[in-house]
Amino acid sequence: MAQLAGIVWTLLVALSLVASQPSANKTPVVSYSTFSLVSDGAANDQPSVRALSSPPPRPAGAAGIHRIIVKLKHPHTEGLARAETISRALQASLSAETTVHTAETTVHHLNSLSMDVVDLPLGVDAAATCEAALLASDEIDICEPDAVVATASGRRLRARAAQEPNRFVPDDPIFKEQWGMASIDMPEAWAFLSEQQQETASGADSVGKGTVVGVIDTGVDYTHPDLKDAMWVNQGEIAGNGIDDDGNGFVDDIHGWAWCDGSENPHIGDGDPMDEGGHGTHCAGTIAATANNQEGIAGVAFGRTKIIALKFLCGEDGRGSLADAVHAINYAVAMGATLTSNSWGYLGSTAYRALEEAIREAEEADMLFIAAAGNDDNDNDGPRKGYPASSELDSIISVGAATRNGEKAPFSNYGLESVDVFAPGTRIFSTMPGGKYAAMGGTSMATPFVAGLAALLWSTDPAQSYCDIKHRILSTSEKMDSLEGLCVTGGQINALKAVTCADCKWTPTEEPTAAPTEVPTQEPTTEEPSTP
Ligand SMILES: [Ca+2]
Ligand SMILES: [Ca+2]
Ligand SMILES: [Ca+2]
Repeated sequence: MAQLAGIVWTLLVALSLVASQPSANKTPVVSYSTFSLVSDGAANDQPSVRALSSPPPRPAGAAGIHRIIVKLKHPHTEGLARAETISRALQASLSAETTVHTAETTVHHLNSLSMDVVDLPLGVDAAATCEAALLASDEIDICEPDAVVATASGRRLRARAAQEPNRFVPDDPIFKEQWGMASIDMPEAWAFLSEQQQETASGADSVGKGTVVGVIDTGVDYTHPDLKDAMWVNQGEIAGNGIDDDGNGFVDDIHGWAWCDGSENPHIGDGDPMDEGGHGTHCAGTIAATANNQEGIAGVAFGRTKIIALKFLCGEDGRGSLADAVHAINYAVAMGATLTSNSWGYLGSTAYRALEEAIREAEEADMLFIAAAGNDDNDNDGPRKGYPASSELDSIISVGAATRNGEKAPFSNYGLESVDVFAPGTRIFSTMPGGKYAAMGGTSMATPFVAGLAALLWSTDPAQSYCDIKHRILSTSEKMDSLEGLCVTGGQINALKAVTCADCKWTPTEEPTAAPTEVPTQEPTTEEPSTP
């Protein structure tokens, strides 16, 4: 192994880095930028709409209502004028109540009744908003909290709720910049899992614990306010006493290990995987940043997974050795990680056996190896491939980067056989060292979305095998014309479908070793969460 230590790997570069924090403290409370006219079936459904517009009394503590129904005294038939009038009327009441909510507000028009349904930012009290709006504006005729999510009676209302899944929109100020979350239906998936957890008798204790993601990268700023609570802690180790208390061969390894320190000198490693470059901290944030803490961003598997910081890339250009990558994988296996997230690699014509052996060992421990496809705009089916993503091991999920428009990012590698699926990978906001946040792009940024989703799925049922999880993620991906032919699934991951799919259990159809890459053949049978 030692002779391999000098092999230098290229970090998949971040394409753009925005140092400044986004406008977290923007003053406007309501934005109508997503104004849209909705004319779904329910709009003409008189009984349903009637129930909506004259809701039963609010149950105590109905804090989950974030929609109001508004009717103007002089209804404007033109949508934009109507939205502006409503915006003006609500602005005063919302401002009076709070000045911190910046989430976008959406207005849906109920055509047949000249009414509008307004989605309020999470945390804004719907009843209080209406009371204030009616006082503040003489243009509003009716303003009432929506009752759809508050009532459990009536089949019609249930059916409607099933058509429009609940969303959980966390209060983190940069969340509105995290377009990737909406793109994979993360708010809907969170809402579904939250409901599921509450309905499971022992849910609070048994669901959402125990998954651990090894982030093999430049380290992690484990003191970051949005990550400190998401860090794995080695319970058998006492910090700073110079003793390997748990006898795993690593002294004072509390949050992971660092195999490099950025110097040219041979480094034996230490228990301080603090991140200087930022790349690993950024990846960790997308996976597990604490959500709904009014700080920064939200991670895909927040509250349900922990991060082990496995630092093997160092220096300004983020380089590391093959041997250290193998060490990091071995450490993750030894400490019981659920999976590893690997936003690194190289473009080459051959795979390294040592690395494949390490991944195979992780596979035997039922771990997934989520890997970035690479940023060379390269066809990984060709003679040169992005490794280790393109290694032929069942437990690897190779991830390409998609743009906000659902297209392949210009830099992203692709491959009908060698890249499994795409995930958001341009202008991704996440955590940076020193309590900061920044946007970066790359298949490096797409990979943690998949790693986070895998951790989330595992948290709902830890008994699942890596094949179960991989099949669930790939078979529920959202097919897109723009991605067809560019990866195995022809699409992008979809968290809502992945958590709700009732009929995408993996069934071995061949000898486990026969197929290097699993081709999903099933369409999910349902896209909606079941209603209790
Ligand atoms: Ca130890
Ligand atoms: Ca110790
Ligand atoms: Ca947060």
